[in-house]
Amino acid sequence: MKEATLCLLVRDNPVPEVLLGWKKVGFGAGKYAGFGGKVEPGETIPQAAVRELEEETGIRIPEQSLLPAGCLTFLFPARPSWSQVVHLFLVRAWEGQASESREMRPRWFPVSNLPFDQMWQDSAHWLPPVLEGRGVRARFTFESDNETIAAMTQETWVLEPGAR
Ligand code: 6U4
Repeated sequence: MKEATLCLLVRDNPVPEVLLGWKKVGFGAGKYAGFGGKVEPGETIPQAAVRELEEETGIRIPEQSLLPAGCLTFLFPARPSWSQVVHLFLVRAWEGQASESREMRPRWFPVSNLPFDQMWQDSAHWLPPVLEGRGVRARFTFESDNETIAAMTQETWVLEPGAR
């Protein structure tokens, strides 16, 4: 199955917030999501995460700034080419400001007021625990509309201090 990355930039002052991008084109267009994309041949997962974050926001981070937060499997039986394993990272340190790209329009959201009605339905399950500092391993299977969740499993755990 295809592998992809997803980065969540988070900051705490004055209130906890997460940076999401409004996807303008391609897969997931018209939804808010974290930043990431497919792992290309010959690339490691962290290299892909760093590259996609820069392509989509203009922010370049060193790989050490990627805090692994788990793995999400998305299965689209009606559209198998969309099925993917997504490696999730939190990012707490970076320089500069996110800027709009061809693919994404970035916007900060308080973690207490996330735009779930404009996100993938799975986000409501895995994003809140991750933003509370938990790691997640989950699998979501979508209905034939490729939007509604037909089945899911999810486990979460407390991330080590320093990895959150
Ligand atoms: P191309 O076709 O290369 O432009 P792109 O539009 O960049 O692809 P892709 O497939 O490279 O998209 O990456 C998909 C991105 O969407 C990854 O960051 C993972 C993320 N993603 C995939 N399914 C998701 C889902 N159900 N919920 C979610 N994020 C998802 O929150």
